[in-house]
Amino acid sequence: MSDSTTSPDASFAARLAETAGRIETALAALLDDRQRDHEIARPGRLLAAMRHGALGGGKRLRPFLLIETARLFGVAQEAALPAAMAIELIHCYSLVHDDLPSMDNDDLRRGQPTVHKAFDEATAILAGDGLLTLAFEVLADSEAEASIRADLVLCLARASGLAGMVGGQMLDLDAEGRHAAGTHRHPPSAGDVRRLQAMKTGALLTAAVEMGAILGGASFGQRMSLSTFGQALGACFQVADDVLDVEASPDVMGKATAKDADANKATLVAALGLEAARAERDRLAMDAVGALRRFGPEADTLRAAARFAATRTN
Ligand code: GRG
Repeated sequence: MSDSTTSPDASFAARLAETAGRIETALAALLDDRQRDHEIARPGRLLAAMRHGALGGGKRLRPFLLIETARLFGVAQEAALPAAMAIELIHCYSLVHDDLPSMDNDDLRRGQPTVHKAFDEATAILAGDGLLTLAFEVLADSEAEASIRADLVLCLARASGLAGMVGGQMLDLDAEGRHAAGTHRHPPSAGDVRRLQAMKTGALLTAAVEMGAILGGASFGQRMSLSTFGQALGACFQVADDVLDVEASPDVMGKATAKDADANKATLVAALGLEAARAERDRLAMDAVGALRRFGPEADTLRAAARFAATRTN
């Protein structure tokens, strides 16, 4: 069958949407206003801001990758759900903080006012902090075996922090020339951009597949292959974002576009030009698929995810 309703990429989109619905429901339950036994209170304004940052949109690609990787090893979606929620909570926190006036100063995210616009800046900072810490609470409180939980916490913490996403964000600000005393030379080379993007965006996407591999008890070799897949997919996803900033409309993206050049952002489009950035995006998607060669058809959804990272429109 070759009609569009049954093509691998159409069934990928349906599967991604289905998992997104499942994640939305699970996060909504986690962030409901019912005070838990161990809690003194759930401050209403903070909870509302956390819900605004975490619910009502987003592709939920990181939890999807985690769940699909765990599925390779026979792990049921239900068992992967706490880790999937945890990685999405980290991602949502990073978006809330990334949008702040002192960072990217964005008014629109996922087609809605950003958290500091809907609430205020201090509340948005606290909402990000709340989502970040809740991620680790969810992981630590899950029913996975203790050594698996510890591995998951380690993997997520490393990917999110100093030498991962937060570090990459720092290098990004540095490359924009924000700090007079910044150590970055200008303009950043393509290598500089690739490194900061591997940290800012790639580390968390790689952690998604690594956490799925941890849950599944993958062998060292399997985990290495999946990690290589995640790194290529993460880089592909970010170059695609750089290209979309030039090519896509704000309506489709649900956020402002055409901002990178004005903001002096370190992107591969700036470092290499649009054509070469597109070529790198497509090559990275092929590299990601190539990294899965040891797996059979059970990894076809991950292969489709790599193609999605390159061809996505938002
Ligand atoms: C502020 C600590 C801190 C980190 C910020 C994630 C991040 C680091 C910055 C975001 C900048 C950005 C727009 C990068 C492009 C890649 C990216 C992460 C896009 C947003 O992720 P999607 O497309 O978003 O998965 P949805 O809304 O679908 O969840």
